[in-house]
Amino acid sequence: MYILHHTPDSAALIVRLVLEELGLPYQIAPIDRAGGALDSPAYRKLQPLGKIPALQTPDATLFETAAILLHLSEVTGKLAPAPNTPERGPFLTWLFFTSNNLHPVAMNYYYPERLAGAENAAAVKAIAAAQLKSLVATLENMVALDAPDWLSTKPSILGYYVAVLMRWLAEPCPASDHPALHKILLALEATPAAQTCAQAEGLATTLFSNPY
Ligand SMILES: N[C@@H](CCC(=O)N[C@@H](CS)C(=O)NCC(=O)O)C(=O)O
Repeated sequence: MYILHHTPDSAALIVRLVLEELGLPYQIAPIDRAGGALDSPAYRKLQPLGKIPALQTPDATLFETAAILLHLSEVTGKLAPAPNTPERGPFLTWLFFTSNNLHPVAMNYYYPERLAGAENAAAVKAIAAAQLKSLVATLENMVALDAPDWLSTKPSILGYYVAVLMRWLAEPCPASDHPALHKILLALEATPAAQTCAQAEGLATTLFSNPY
């Protein structure tokens, strides 16, 4: 049994989508974020930075979204190209692109005051929006040119990761401006896994392509 430490519509949603897609048994452990649970010693033991998500597995507690997704893919042999296949390297490149660029800049966009104080929040948000537009355009171009199997209308760990980020970034980077990604979002939000998560977290049925 997996235990997913979770708040709705956070990065824990990405892990939940993958657990659902893989049909793995899991329990949700709600995090009382407003009550300061992210700073509690008990949660910091699971996730030392006080970020969401953390996943307790039968063997260890994991954090960092990309690491959790890769682990779930590896233990099941699903939702990513297998090691030692030609697709694995490019897949890892774009997984880390997403984890190291798109995800943190999305956080800067949502929490601009954390970088340079409330007085500079508008400027930081504008810079983050410009960076996000460039990053999403880079991803869109790669998908349109390369048509990779591991970021396509077929479920994959990277597909669900990108889909949730595109949900959050609907304002600076509307999905409809990115036809190759839009097609993927439409297909992934139609999966039983996505609809189960949408219902559980109170999200629109068009949770990726038209979230709000
Ligand atoms: N690098 C981490 C980032 C996780 C992260 O930023 N999570 C956000 C939710 S999407 C969070 O914990 N926000 C709460 C906060 O920063 O106070 C990962 O990939 O898991």
